[in-house]
Amino acid sequence: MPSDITYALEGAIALIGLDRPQKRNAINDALVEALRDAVERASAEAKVAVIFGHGDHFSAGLDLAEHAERTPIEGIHHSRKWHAIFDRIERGAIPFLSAIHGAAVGGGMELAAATQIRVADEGAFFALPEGQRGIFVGGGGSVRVARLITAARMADMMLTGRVLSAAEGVQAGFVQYLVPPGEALAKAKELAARIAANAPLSNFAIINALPRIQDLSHDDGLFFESLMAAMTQTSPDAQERLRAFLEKRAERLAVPGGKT
Ligand code: 1HE
Repeated sequence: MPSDITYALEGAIALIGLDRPQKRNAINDALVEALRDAVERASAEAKVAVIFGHGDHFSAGLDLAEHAERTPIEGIHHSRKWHAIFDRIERGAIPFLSAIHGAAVGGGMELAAATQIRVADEGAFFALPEGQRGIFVGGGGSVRVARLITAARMADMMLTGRVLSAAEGVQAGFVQYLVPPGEALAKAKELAARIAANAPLSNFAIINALPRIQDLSHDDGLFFESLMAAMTQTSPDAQERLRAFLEKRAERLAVPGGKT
């Protein structure tokens, strides 16, 4: 069956490619369902996954041709479907990275916001033209993008159509790694390899506990943190890794200017 998603497993890393370049990887129902299947497959067989776009762009967001036909209730179900898949990316079984080049617009930016790490090349750009299109974000952007870049910046982008360059994406707190043109996927894979070497339980705690703790009060957050800390540190994996450090078998931190 033809799919708008490519999937490959390279060792412990799943590579999920948005593959509808003739429509700038605009996300229609078929693509979002194929993405869901790829995310589930990666969650079952990989330690980490990278999402990237084929062609000249990451994604032009919601498929506007398909969206124009929806009734209000269909619109709600459509948005909730995106929410379920993007939540599986953000708070699921394994960490996800996005490797961004070209446009990450509307729903494309929302998809990138669901991944834990965003790597962008210098030609990437970000926009939320929902105001111009007469719609609102529906892929979790008002929760995730607003938290990453602040609601004020997001409102500016939605109201005025402001486009952020990749460098502005870094300043705004959206992009964590900025790389030369064409190098986003390679950098994301390099980071993914490091993540895959972590203890799986730590990775799980990082992607699941950290975002939830942000929703808790100070006191509840600290309590939740203690539970996660105790659970991870008593795992056999942690005990072996702590021993490796004490016995000087562990890889050293890449301290700037320090010995490695
Ligand atoms: C599309 C879409 C799309 C391109 N839905 N068909 N997203 C947007 O408002 C962004 C709309 N797209 C663009 O602004 C531009 O396409 C790009 C800046 C991303 C790329 O420009 P360019 O010059 O490379 O491509 P193009 O010539 O504009 O588009 C090529 C084709 O892709 C063309 O179709 P064709 O049949 O005429 O060749 C476009 O119609 C098609 N195309 N983007 C459908 N988005 C869960 S809620 C989320 C809300 C949103 O995401 S709102 C933001 C929607």
